[in-house]
Amino acid sequence: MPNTVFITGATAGFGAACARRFAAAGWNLVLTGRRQERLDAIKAELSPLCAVHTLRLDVRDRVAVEAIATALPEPFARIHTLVNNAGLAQGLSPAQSSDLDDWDRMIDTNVKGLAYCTRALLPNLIAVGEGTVINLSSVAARWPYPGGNVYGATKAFVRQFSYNLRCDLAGTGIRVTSIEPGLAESEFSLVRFHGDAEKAASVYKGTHPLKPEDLAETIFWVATLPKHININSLEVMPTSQCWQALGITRAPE
Ligand code: NDP
Ligand code: 8X3
Repeated sequence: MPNTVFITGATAGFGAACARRFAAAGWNLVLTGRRQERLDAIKAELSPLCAVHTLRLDVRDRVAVEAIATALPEPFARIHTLVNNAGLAQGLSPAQSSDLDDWDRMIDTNVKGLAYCTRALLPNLIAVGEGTVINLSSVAARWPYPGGNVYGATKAFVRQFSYNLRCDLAGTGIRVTSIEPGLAESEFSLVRFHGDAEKAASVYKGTHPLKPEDLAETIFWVATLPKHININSLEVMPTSQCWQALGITRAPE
């Protein structure tokens, strides 16, 4: 019987690319997100390749998330791999002028939503007895940048939560991986800049960024490694991205 992968945020970007990658290998898919029309479209696209179950789900809705595990029909309830991908950045302002609503949305989605989904689905993974929780963190978890304030902190949570989860899941056969991508072109910047397409496009102009398919290939590789191998964390940048020297503020003479 094919394995089942549960993907949060499968309506765009990395999540949709993962759905296509796992579908190409014949896995059963549970695809979630808030946009129903996107869920319908990807189900129609991938159903010829594999079994697809879609679920309109806002990961911030704790009650709805808690209900999913028991509501999944067979064979979709037998979750082998959970890709905790739903997430977002909102704004790029310095902390002192950031919008608190942006901060709430990032914390509620990237931290609380990811924790809710993990807690709700762990019993399903443990019942299968093998598989992987793959959490989408970011290079921003470890490398600070101006305006990355709360976004980077939410992704540092994801990275540390992944490591702690590994400890709790020792002996269950479930692996945990923190994936930490750098610059990747998707709807990410459009969402970060609240729909400003010009500003979003300028982020990637001339950069040759990662593509969602690059991350999907990486995630599929992590999920299909031999059972005795656990990738703890994996940082992936485009070749065009690199660190710069630490900044120094100079006082006027
Ligand atoms: P996209 O904006 O292209 O896709 C984000 C996905 O998350 C969409 O499917 C969206 O679906 C879903 N989503 C957002 N909020 C919620 C919510 N409350 N409930 C359910 N689903 C939600 O972004 P990416 O594919 O680029 O990002 C995927 C993940 O990777 C994120 O966690 C992001 O932080 C991380 N990441 C991205 C990088 C990049 O440069 N692109 C780099 C490093 C990490 P819908 O709107 O339909 O709900
Ligand atoms: C997204 C990558 O560098 O915009 O997580 O924070 S970055």
